Amino acid sequence: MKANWLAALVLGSAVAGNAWGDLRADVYSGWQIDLSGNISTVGLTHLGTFVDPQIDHWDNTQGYRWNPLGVDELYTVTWAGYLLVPADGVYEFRSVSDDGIQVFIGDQTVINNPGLQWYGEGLGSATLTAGAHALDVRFYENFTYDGVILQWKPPGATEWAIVPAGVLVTQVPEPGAVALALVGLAVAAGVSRRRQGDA
Ligand SMILES: [Ca+2]
Ligand SMILES: [Ca+2]
Repeated sequence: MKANWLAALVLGSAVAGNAWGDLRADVYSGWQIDLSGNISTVGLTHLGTFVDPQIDHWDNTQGYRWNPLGVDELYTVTWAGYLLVPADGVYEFRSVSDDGIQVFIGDQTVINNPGLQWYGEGLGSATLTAGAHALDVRFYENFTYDGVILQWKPPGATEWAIVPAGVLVTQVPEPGAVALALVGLAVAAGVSRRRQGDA
């Protein structure tokens, strides 16, 4: 009983997305691809930061033109933090972006789609252990339309979903806190499955 109460509490925190701070996003003027083929902010002017619960910026109510910190064109946004992985397994990732994007988890390049594009799709997967993994997402806009989303399919999932705020954090939580959060996420997954089963 106590464990359930605790899991619900942690789950509430995780869903709120602020248990250990949401992802930190940094905005830079301009964009570039370095000699290794990677989106790079070296030498770019840093314009500012904002807190981002999840990467979900494809907004047709704005005419598919995202303006982070009010910057319309010729910019780079990077997200730095940690992905809280609820269980060991193969995780699939999908991006839709305009323009280029790269996603690194730990030392793995999971999505590598850095070219100029009109809402292109990036796909990749990573074999991950339960726990916190460093996340590095780089995105840039050249001109006109812009936006970016990052989705995943955890093991067993059949549909793409935006990587939820509850598993994206800026700071590495204490190991005990990670364990509690993972219990909460597992409870949430069980509830979700039961709801689907009821339908
Ligand atoms: Ca824009
Ligand atoms: Ca564009």
